[in-house]
Amino acid sequence: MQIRTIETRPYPDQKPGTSGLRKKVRVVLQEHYLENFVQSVLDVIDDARGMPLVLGGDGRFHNRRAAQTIIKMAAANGVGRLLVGQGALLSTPAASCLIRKQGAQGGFVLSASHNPGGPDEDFGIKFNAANGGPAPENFTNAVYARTKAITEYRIADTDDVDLDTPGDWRVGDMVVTIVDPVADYAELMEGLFDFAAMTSALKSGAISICFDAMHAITGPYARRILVDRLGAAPDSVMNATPLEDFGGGHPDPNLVHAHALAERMYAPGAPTLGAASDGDGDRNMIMGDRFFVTPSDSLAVLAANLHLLPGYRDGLKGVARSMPTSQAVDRVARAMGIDCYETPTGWKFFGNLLDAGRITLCGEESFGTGSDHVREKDGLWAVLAWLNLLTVRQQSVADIVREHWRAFGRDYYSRHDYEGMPAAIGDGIMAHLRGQLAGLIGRSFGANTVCLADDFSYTDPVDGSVSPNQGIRIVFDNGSRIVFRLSGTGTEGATLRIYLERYERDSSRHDLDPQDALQDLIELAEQLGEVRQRSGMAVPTVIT
Ligand code: VG1
Ligand code: CO
Repeated sequence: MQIRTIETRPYPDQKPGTSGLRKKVRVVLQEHYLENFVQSVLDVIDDARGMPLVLGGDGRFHNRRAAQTIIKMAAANGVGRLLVGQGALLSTPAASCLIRKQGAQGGFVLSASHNPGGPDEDFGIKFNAANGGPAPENFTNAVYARTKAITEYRIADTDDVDLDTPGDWRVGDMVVTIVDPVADYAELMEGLFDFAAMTSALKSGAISICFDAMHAITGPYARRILVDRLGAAPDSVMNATPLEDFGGGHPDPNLVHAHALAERMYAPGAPTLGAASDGDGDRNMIMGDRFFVTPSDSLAVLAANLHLLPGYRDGLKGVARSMPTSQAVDRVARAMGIDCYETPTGWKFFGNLLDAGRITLCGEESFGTGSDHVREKDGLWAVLAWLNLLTVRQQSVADIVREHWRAFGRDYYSRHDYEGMPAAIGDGIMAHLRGQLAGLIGRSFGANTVCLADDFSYTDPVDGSVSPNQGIRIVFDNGSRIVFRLSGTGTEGATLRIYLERYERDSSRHDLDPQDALQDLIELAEQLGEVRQRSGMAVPTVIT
């Protein structure tokens, strides 16, 4: 095998965001663009030579081509063994599972997650570390520094590998093993949940499920686990075939983008449980018969109930949520006498807490939930947790959540996204907000008096690393909050996210429309941020 060293020049824009490097496909297709980034990662994990690496992706446009390039570059860079999901497919949580199970040094996941796919849409690449989790900031910063100085990369001059046939293949000195992308993950799930109880509930019809894979990676996983293994009806999994462009849709599981599922769940005769996952399988949306569970509530309900499920019988060590996620889970943690950590947005910040055994469960408002079984958020895991919970509690999804609100109070919650505004406008709004912070403390706006206003900075309690500027939070003494942040996953302009939250203890007031319950905070956010005036956008592009 001949190894070629190719001269290249740095691209200035290869800084990984909230979750890896995400770019328009046309950007990734520029000469040496992907190669530069991959070489930079391989340079930073230099000491990994000889250790296995994992490779897979969500099946979007350019997935297979990019996988072939990475295989040849890994071979040329002295990687001893590469485990590749069949068809170059692996969901993000399955990649995490595989890295951990095989003792790999890490892995590449080709995905832009919930962003759309296709020749005119997005591609992404992220690197996960040996613990199976997203590489921490010191690693991604080192990769970014490397991309700015790169002068050459190495690639093997060989034929493409057959990605579709399981088994071992040689590429020079490297062994490429094509593995079943579902098997290890399915086995892990079987160890955590009561498959027998779920099977009998589904087979007897006591519980029914509808899962929307959104033409993304979870189709094969959901079919294998829900239909083949647990006996759910074959039509329980919709949009189950992964497509390169996700059928033209946005593989983002929320009421806007998973509208076919939402319609089914609001129609007469809806299944007991409705669920969806995103492009790379790490997000989840949970619904009941005519009922939507906000991700923040889902996290809180799971915190309160997880000990009822086999893999969690010993209880929770602690919990964590990203800063903008509602405080519902905090109330559960207080009642249970366990720690609750508040981290910046992005799963990488949970890694140290999970590794140190400080938390068992964590989640984000952006439809992400997971536990210490892997180091990524895990869409199907959350769906199985809810399914198992339904068999144990023998109540509807709505009844479980309403009962939770009666016990703990309800945190009305909503996120308003203003997508694709010019970057300078987004920065301007954030700067304008930052300028007001000092003067806000102690001020009252109607029933809301500001008790804290800052730009969130996080000090990791395990390694002491500090991550500043993680979002502006304005907290009121009645527990309400408004949070502003700029997205770190978009590929065009800036996306401003406004997170709104209000606590309601009184159970006679638990059935309001969240947009009504949050009206005063929505107006206040506009007053402080001047979003409409500055962006010219009259309404948010997405409300979740
Ligand atoms: C968004 C979410 C964040 C999530 C990230 C990756 O980031 O807000 O909670 O961790 O996406 O999710 P941002 O920076 O755009 O707000 V995934 O499923 O797209 O990998
Ligand atoms: Co995702």
